[in-house]
Amino acid sequence: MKRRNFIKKASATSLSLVAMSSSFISKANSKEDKKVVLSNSISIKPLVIATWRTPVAVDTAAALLEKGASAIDAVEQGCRIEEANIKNQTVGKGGLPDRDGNVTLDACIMDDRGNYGAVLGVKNITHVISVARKVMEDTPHVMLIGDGAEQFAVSIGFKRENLLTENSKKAWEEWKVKSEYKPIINIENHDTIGMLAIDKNGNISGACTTSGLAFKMAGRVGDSPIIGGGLFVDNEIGGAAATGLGEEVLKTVGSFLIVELMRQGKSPQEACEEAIARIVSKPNSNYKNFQVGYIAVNKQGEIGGYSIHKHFSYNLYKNKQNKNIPSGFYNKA
Ligand code: SD4
Repeated sequence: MKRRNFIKKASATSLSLVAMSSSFISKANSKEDKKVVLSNSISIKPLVIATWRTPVAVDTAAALLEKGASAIDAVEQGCRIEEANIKNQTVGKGGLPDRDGNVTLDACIMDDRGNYGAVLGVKNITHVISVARKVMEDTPHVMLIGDGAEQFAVSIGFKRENLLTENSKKAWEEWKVKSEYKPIINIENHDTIGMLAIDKNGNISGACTTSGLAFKMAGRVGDSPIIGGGLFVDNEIGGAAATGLGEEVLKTVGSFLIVELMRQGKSPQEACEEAIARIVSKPNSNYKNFQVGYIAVNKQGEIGGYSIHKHFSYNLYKNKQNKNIPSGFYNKA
């Protein structure tokens, strides 16, 4: 049977199983019966999950989904909230600059048809997630970088703005005194937003936007705008997003890995844990000095979240409630 037909057939069967009594479901034990438990969560639509404490962004996306918007519209609009939030110094306007004092932004987006668009190292434009979407939808390309991305944005109506706020400038001037570059767990490089959503039709999309690591080398790009790194979505399986030290995420192709592990049957939680295990179990891994956190969702609306260290959390909108949930973590020391 063709895979798509098989999946269609399987979900029709699982929908009818949802109607079964909950007492039967709670007694489920065998492999077959576990599938029933899984399918029971199909009714959890719409759903939004996003990295860190991002209640307003998640509410914005959820409100759109509740009105029937598509997942791609929801994740774009949700991410724009953090891009405009100047208190968030890791995303959009107000982001911490690179070593030369330039704020450069990275973003990417993926829709439910497997399309992808990204911009890398963009100056002077706040809503890079929307520029990434335009790259995806209105150009024959998937990635634009630097000046080219900025020119493209301006050519389609985005306004140039100064992204360096007084607060971020002050932080940079303080940093310049010592110019010491060391990523600090959970503090300096915190709050990149990666967001995944399932709309009322059950379609999944995702988005990720960041100013990258604070005081990075000019030209440095992390995982956030790279397909399979900061974000990956396969509408037949699920999606995943990353935050933390992008170099480590990229070296393990973290988000793609999580989606592939889910394809092989792991739950989103198991898949996130395995992706963290790949990082910490490398020979000579210095994981004690950096943070990586993952979120994931599968087609059934099950979610997962896991990080190397304590204090990573995610906001989850499910069953009409938006909650911040601390993730499990690897380093219990
Ligand atoms: C990066 N992953 O550029 C991003 C940073 C991040 O919260 O996630 N900050 O490496």
